[in-house]
Amino acid sequence: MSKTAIITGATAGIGEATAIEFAKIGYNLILTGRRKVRLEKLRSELTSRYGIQVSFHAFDIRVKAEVENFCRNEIGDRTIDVLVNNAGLASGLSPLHEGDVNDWEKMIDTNVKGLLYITREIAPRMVEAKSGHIINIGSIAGNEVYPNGNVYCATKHAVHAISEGLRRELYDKGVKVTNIAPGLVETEFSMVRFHGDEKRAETVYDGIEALTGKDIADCIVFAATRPKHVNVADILVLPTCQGSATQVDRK
Ligand code: NDP
Ligand code: 8X3
Repeated sequence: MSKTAIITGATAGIGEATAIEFAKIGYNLILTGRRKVRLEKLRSELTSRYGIQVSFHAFDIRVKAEVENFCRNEIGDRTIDVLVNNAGLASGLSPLHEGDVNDWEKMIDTNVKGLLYITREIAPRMVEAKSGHIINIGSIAGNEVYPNGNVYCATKHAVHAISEGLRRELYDKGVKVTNIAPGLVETEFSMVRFHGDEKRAETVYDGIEALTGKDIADCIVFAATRPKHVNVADILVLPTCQGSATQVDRK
């Protein structure tokens, strides 16, 4: 029987690429994000090309009531084999003493609280089924802290801690937990971080071959398709030109 994956943040970047890679191997998909038109388009492409079942649900993961409605009413009693907690963002890049509280709230509410809301709903279903896999998209910013990354790094350190905690709580309940920590991936991430400043966003990827959304999707699908007895706990994946969060070889 086909497996089913929920992917949060499937309207762009890593989440969209992950939907495509899961579709290629026959997973049925439940896609989320705020931009309904993009979800509609992706559903129609994936169903016609790969013959899988795809449903989409447009909501803001920061709103607990919307997450609860999605999990309790919209997805019904379908078995969820994989939850990819991918929705997230950086907003701003400035020293904390000059930071914008609205940016902080967006990042904390999405990257930490949103991830917690949906995990709180889906994890009990996996525990009851004694089967399932939670894959959290962290970041190298969850392993290291770089100047001006303060609150974003804090949220990704939180994701790392949540993954570690979940694994310690679920290892004896048949549920796998994976934390994937990418370095620089060229997506809409920098456009969002710099509030739509295209020129500034482009400079992040100037002179480098950054990772693509597909590179991360490949890691996610690799983790999800290991045999039952194998749990890939952690993946740190960087472009070859990146040595650490602050070391990037630009040509
Ligand atoms: P994108 O900006 O391309 O995609 C982000 C996705 O998150 C979109 O689908 C967006 O959907 C969704 N999202 C953001 N806010 C919300 C919200 N409030 N409610 C629902 N969905 C939301 O960025 P990436 O693909 O690069 O980012 C995906 C994840 O990867 C993030 O967690 C990011 O922190 C992480 N990451 C990214 C790296 C990079 O260099 N790009 C490196 C390391 C980690 P919509 O706007 O439609 O709601
Ligand atoms: C995204 C990568 O280096 O901008 O998480 O924090 S970085």
